[in-house]
Amino acid sequence: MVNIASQLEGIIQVVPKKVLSLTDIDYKPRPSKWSKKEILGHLCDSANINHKRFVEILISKEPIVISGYNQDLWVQVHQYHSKFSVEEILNIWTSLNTQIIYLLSAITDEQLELQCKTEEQKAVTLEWLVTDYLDHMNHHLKQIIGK
Ligand code: NI
Repeated sequence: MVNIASQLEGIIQVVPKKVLSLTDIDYKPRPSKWSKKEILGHLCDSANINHKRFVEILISKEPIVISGYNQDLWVQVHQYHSKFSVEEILNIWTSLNTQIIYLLSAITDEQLELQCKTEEQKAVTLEWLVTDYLDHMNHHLKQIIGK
């Protein structure tokens, strides 16, 4: 997991500067569509949710069932668009991912094979889940800063 941990480390080192240089961070194309600031808030929610999943998989004796979450409502209740500055969201995002990086860098190859079940009862490994976390982040970062 050192590989993904170091990829994440690289991301949190370069992304904040790029985000702070954006001029369209607050732009909401439609009321129902997330602004870039809200997408960043969604990445904080994803970090929270996934961090908890990773820990529970590591400490549970039995394979856990991971449940989904209502992403739009999470963004809405936090009021990322109206209450938060970009700097505040970036600080939260960086802190949460720092915690995840330290967690991941201590995970052994054996632990990567630990299983959990999705809501649809599909069996997946911790490695799959961690990779999915990074892919999801990269997908949204592309929407925010391009490339
Ligand atoms: Ni998403």
